[in-house]
Amino acid sequence: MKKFNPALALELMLLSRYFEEETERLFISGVLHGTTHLAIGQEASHVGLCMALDKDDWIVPTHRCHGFTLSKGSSPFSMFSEMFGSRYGLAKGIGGSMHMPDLSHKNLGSSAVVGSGVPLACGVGFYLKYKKLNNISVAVFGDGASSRGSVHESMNLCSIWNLPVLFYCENNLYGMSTYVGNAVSVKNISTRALSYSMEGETIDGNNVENVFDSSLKAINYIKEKKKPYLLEVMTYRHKGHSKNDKRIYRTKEEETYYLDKDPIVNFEKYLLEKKIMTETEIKNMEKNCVSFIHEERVKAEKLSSNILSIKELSDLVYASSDYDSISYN
Ligand SMILES: Cc1ncc(C[n+]2csc(CCOP(=O)(O)OP(=O)(O)O)c2C)c(N)n1
Repeated sequence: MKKFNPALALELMLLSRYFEEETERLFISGVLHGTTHLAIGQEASHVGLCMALDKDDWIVPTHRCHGFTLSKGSSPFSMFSEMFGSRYGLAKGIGGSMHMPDLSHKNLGSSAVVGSGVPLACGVGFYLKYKKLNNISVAVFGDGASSRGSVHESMNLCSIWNLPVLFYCENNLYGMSTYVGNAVSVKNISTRALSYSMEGETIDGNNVENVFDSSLKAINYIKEKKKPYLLEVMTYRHKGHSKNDKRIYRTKEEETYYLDKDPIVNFEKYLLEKKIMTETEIKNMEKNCVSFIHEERVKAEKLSSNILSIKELSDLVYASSDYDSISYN
């Protein structure tokens, strides 16, 4: 039985937070162009899930993918490199912030098309069942995506075919500027599991240990019963939907309420209270994580001019199914 590792959980949440803070600085200062979707405030949801997964369990994240990608094992260097557009990036620099596949860590990557990763995760589930592998596939999607036809069709098919898929709904209360209560027909999205004869549960996604326990319960259920499961994880993004969002659709009071639920601040308090870590240990970990992220960013930036040639790019875009065999060093 997998055990929760509190120090690792804090380290991964800190790395994720600092990675995104550094990313935000790079976009604001104009070093990086285009847009990015930050998940600051949602770290417990990303880390708790990935810590509960086995190395060979697959994940298909969303456009808000940094925390999942990092927690599944990808290096910040390869993620920064992706945003800098260099060949060292996870998609060899042609994807950017939203597209960070890493097959070596069983991460299929995400797409900008909301809800489109869910059927892909079902495909992975089918593959796992067909190959008789005892692993699962995680379909991550948001509250906004939860009403898309592709998500419903996927749940229906996975239920009928008994595919090992965890439907992981990150409910951060908003789809861009739309409040979930104005867009979703049910109070708890997990109750939609009933329509597809699945188990479903809604949990507090601000507590990393709680996310780990609930994810592990769901994963074990899927592996034992060979059936899908819907987990709705309640969380909140502290920042706007994307780079230029001023958040005029929500109140300061609401934001303050959720800032008080910050998964990192509260977890550090808990670790201190329970004497799991000392203040010095936490401060040292914070310092080390800040330096590590900084070094990885500097390394990626230094190599950022090493981009694919047009020939390499077209080979990659028009490659057949053997994506992994292509290597440009
Ligand atoms: C098919 C499609 N429709 C609309 C959009 C524009 N869009 C981008 S993100 C987003 C909101 C998604 O909300 P949610 O699924 O809750 O995920 P979150 O951004 O909150 O993580 C929308 C509508 C899109 N990218 N793709």
